[in-house]
Amino acid sequence: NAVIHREDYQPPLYRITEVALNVHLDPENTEVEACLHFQRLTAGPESELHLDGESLELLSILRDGQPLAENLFRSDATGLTLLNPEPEFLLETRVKIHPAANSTLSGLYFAGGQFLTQCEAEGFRRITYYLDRPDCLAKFTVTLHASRKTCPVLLANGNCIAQGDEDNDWHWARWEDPYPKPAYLFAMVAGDLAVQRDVFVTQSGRSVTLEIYVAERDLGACDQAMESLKRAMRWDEEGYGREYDLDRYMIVATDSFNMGAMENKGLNIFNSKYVLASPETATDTDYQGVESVIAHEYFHNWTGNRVTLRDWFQLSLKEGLTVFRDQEFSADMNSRGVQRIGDVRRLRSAQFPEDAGPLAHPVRPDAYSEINNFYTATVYEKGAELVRMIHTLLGKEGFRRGTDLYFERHDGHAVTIEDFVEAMEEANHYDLSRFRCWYSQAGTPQVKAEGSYDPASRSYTLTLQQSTPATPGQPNKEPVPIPVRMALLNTQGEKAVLDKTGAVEKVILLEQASQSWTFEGLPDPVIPSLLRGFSAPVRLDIALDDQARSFLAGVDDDPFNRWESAQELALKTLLSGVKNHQELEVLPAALKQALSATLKQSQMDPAFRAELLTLPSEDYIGEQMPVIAVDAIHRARETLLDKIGAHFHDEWLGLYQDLAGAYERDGASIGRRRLRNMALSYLIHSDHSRHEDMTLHARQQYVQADNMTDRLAAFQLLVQHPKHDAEDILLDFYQKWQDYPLVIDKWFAIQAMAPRPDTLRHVQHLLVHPAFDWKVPNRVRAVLGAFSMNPTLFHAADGSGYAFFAEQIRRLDDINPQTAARLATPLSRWQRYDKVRQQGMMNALQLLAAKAKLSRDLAEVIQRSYP
Ligand code: B3K
Ligand code: ZN
Repeated sequence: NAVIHREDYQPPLYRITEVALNVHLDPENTEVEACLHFQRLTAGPESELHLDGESLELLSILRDGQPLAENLFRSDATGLTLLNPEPEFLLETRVKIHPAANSTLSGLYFAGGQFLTQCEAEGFRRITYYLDRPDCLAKFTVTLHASRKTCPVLLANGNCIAQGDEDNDWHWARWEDPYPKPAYLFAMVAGDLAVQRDVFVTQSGRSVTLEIYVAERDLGACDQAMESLKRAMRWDEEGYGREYDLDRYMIVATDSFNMGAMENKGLNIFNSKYVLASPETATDTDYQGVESVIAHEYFHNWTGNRVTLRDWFQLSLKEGLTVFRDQEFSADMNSRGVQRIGDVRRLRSAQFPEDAGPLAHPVRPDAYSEINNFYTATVYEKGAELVRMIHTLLGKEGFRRGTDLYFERHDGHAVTIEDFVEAMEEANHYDLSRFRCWYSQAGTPQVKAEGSYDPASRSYTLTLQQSTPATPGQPNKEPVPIPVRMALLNTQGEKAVLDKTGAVEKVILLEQASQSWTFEGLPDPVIPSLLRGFSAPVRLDIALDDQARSFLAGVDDDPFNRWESAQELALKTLLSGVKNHQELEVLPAALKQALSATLKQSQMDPAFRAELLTLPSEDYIGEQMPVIAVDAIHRARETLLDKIGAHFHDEWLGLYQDLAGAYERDGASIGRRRLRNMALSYLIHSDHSRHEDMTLHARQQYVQADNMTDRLAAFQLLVQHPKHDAEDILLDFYQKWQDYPLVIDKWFAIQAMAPRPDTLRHVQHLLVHPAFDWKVPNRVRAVLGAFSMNPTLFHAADGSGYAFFAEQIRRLDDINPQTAARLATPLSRWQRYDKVRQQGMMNALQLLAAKAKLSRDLAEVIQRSYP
C-alpha cells in the first residue's frame, strides 16, 4: 500500500470553480451526473490530470458537451485520468453507484431507510470523479431526485433554491451552497424524516433557521441538542466574534455512522448517540456528550470549514483547535474543574498509551497510507492540548488576537498548522519557534521535579528536568517548551507570594533539558503545586510524601491538582497492593484521611466530590507499570474498593440516603446522582465484610428509577457483580428498551465489559443475538469495542480473548474497514504485557495479517503494530 508523505505536497494542477450534481437516488442503483468546470492553475509539463474515483461505474463522459474520445482518458480502480486536457473545460460524467450495498459507510450509503453521505476524509470519490483533496474549493449546486413516498425529505448543503414533482411519484430538490468548499464537506440526505425547528438570531440580527431531522418517534428527544446548538452559537459569537453564515443549519441523526458526527457545511450528519436524549433513555453523561459534540461540529463552521485544510497532514489544525474550543465551551457551561479532570482522564487513557506504543505519531504526522487511521487521540486530544498551551502562553486576550488574525487572513482558504502558529505569533509579537517542536515530535515528555526549601536563605529552589522517550522513527528527541503553572502552598494551605509583583500563581516555562528557579522571601517551608490545571500534556514525576499529598488533596485550590493528589495517594496504595496483596489489608492512614475529609465536605460540589472519591482505573494503574499485571491489578483494585466500602460503610449509606431526590437536569442534580451512584457502588463493595446484601438497594433502584442515569448505574452494578445472578434484570431491561437502539447498545456493552469469568462465552452469544448487526458500528462497538476494554477478559492469560477478538475483526474488515481498523488498535499495545500475553496478541495480529483481501485501513494498523 502506497505511503503518502507530507513533504511531497504539490498544489493542484487545476481548480474546479463550479460543481453541478444531479443525483437519482435509488438504493440499488443510483446515478450521479457531475458537471465540473476546470481551470488550469499552474503551468508545467504535466499533460495528465488524475481525478479520484473509487467503486464507480462510468456510464458516459463528455468534454465541453462532446463525447470524450477513448484515447483521451483512461480509468482504473483509483479514478479517471484525462490525457492532454485543455487549460479550461467542462467535464460531464455519469456514473452508477450502489448505496444499499455500501456497508463501509463512506461515500453515499443507504441505511435504516435513508440515503446518507460521509465524505471526510476521502468519501466523495466514491460518489463521483473529482479532485478529492481539501485544497480544492468549489461552489456546489446539487439536485436530488427520489421517490416522494420513501424520501419525502431531500437535503444538501446550503439553501434550497427550487423543488418540484416528477413522473412516477418522484420529486426533486435543488440546493446551492454559496460558500466554496472542499469535497469532504459535501453532504446529502434523503429519507422519511421528521424535523424539530427553532430560530437563532445572530449578533448582527439575522435569523437562522435551526433544524434537527430525526425519525418521527424521536422528535421528543431533540431538546438537548437544540439548546446546546443555540448555546454554542452564542458562545462562538461572544468568545471568538464568529457568527453563523447561512440562513439554515441542519442536523440529521442516524444510527448508522462510523464516528460521532460530521461537520458538513450547513448539514451536519450525526450519530444519533450525540443528538437524541431524554431522561428515560439517556444518562447524564450522554447529555453531556450531546452538548459537546453538537458544539464541536458547530465550531467547525469556522475552524475547519471557513478556514479549511491544505492537506490531511494538517488535520489537527481543525481538530485540535475545535476540540480545544468544545472543551472550553463545556467548561463554561458546566463545572470548569470537573470538565478539566474529565478531559485529562481521556487524554491519559487514550492518548498517552498511543504516544507510548507502536502507533505513536506526531500531532502533525509525516506519512500515512490510510488517512482515516489518523483521526486519533493524538491529532484530536493532544492537538487540543497544544492549542491550550498556546492559550496559556499568550493569555486569553492574546489568544483572541491570534484567532482574529487567523480568521481575517485565511477565511476562504485551505491552510496549514504553520499558518495558525504564525498568526498567533504575529498578533502577539511572541516567538513560538521552539514550540513548533510539539507538532513534529511524538511521545509524551516526562518532567521530573525536585524542590527544596532552605530556611537560612528563606528560599525555595525548584529544579525541573525533561526528557521524551523515543518513538517509532524518532530515536532522538529535543526538549520542548513546557508551560508549568505553579504555586507554592505554605503549611496553612495558603499560596505564598512568588515574586515582587505579588503573584501567588505563575506560569514558568521549562525550555531546556534542565532548569532551576529560586523563589525568595518565604518565611516557612512550602509544598509545590505544579502543573496546575494540567498546564501541559506531560507525565510529571515529583517525589512528595503521603503527608504532602494528603495535604494537597485537602487544601489545594486548583481543582485539577487537588484531584491529582487524591489520585496519586490511591495510586500508590494500589501499586503496592499489586506488588504485594497483603499491603492492602489495612487502609493506609493518608488515604483514609483524605477520603474521610472528602466524605465530610458536604458543601463541596458533589460532582467534584465524586471525582475525588473515584479510584484510578485498571488501565491507568497498568499504565504506571513496566509490565501490566492484568490480574493482580484487578484484584488489588477490587480489594481496595471493598476496604473503602467497608470502612466507610455508614458514610456511604448516609450519602446514598441523603442524596436521593427527584430528577432534575441542572448541574447540582447531575452531581448528586453521580455521587449517589458512587455511594451505591461502594455499598455493594462493603458487602464482603458485612455479609449484608447491598445488591438489594441496587435492585430497588433499578426498578424505581425515573431516569436512565440511575437505572443504568444499578443495572451495571448488578450485571457486572461477579457473584450476583442478574438474568432476570438482563431480560427485563432488554424487553423494556428493545425499540431504543442507543439503550440496547448499553445493554450489550455492559455485558461485554463485565469482569466475570463467563464473559467471553456470553459475548459469543451476544454476537448471534437477533439484535446484533454487523453493519451498525454502534452495535459492533458495543460488543467488540467494549470487550476490548474489558481489562481482565480481553487480556485473559490463555489468549482466548485475543483469538476471539481477532476472528471478529477479520470478519468486520470485509464489511467496514474503517471501524475494523479502529477497533483493532488495542492489539498494538502488546509490548506492554507479559510474555504469554504478548504471544497471544501477536498471534492475533498474525491471524489478521494473513487475511485475504485485507483492507488498506487494517493493513496499516497491523503493519505499524507489528513491524
Ligand atoms: N471531522 C469528523 C471526523 C471525520 C472522520 C473521518 N474518518 C468529525 C469531527 O471531528 O468533528
Ligand atoms: Zn472535529
